[in-house]
Amino acid sequence: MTPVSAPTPPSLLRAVSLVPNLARGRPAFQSSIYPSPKNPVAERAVDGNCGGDFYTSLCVHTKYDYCPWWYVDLGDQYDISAVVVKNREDCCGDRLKGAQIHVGDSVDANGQCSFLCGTITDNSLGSISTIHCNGRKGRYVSVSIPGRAEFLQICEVEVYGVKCPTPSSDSLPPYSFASAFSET
Ligand SMILES: [Ca+2]
Repeated sequence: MTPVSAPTPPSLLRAVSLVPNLARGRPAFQSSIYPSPKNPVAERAVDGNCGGDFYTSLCVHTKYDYCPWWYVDLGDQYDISAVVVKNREDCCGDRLKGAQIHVGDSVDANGQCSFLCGTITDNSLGSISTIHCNGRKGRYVSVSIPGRAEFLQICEVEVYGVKCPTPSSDSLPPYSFASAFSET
């Protein structure tokens, strides 16, 4: 009998795999695209493929840019609880060293002026880094490497959070022109 292996969880962050990954399939952008037949464009980091092999899993890969960056547009403002970043695992894990995660409502300086949630410190091959943003509000989540020229390589980014509440008409006191001008 052939042993059946357990299915691979579809999420990097297994504990919250039932919570929607806000970044999945959202528009993403990066400082440049490394010239490769693999076409390592920004969307590779939000395609739901959490594999770390550049040649089979199709990760993000920029050129050797000074302060390379990548960001995703979540489409709306969220209270961001955590950002999970999967590093390349077949080579060159140290390239992600010192990468910063920013969250905010602006893409000024490609998101690098926004709130800094944290810095990736585990640059081992295939590392999965969870950066906690503690409910910081933002529409854009960026990964960037400050202060040096580098190839930015990311195989997947997952973003978890909840929708920011908006004022509801149900919460306002009852009001109508008729009631405002009626005589008692
Ligand atoms: Ca991917």
